Amino acid sequence: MSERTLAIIKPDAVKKHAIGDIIARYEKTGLKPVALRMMQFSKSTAEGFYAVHKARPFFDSLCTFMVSGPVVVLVLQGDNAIKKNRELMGATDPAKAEAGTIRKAHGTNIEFNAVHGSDSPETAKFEIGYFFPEMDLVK
Ligand code: IDP
Ligand code: MG
Repeated sequence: MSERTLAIIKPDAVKKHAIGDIIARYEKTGLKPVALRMMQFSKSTAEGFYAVHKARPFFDSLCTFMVSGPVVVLVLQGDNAIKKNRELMGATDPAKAEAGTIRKAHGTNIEFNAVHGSDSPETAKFEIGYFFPEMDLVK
């Protein structure tokens, strides 16, 4: 079933000049970009996006990281896009990520881990709407 997921190329990966490599991996995996935006998060943008993690000990540090430089936000579409992207990303901790995954290639540690990907249809809907109005998605 074709579905959409939200991906973010995080500040660490943008600083490493990995935007092109990461987008190439999406395309090769059948995850087609249907919206794309480069931006710099404000503190409130980061806090609102990660509100689900508000009670976690790493919340403040995570938000500080996410505002530390520009990011690329994309909507990816394809069969089983949510699960496919999570597999392509690899484990949250790059040290535990499988060979061939984005986090294995570009992540530094459990916080600076190169990419975000929605983890369920509900979060994908919220996260896509957080950055893109429906009319900005390519049909
Ligand atoms: P995910 O990105 O693999 O879905 P989540 O548990 O949703 O992982 O965490 C969101 C983000 O918070 C991670 O991608 C990572 O940047 C950061 N993070 C997660 N766990 C930790 C931690 O234990 N210490 C520091 N940062 C963390
Ligand atoms: Mg998550």
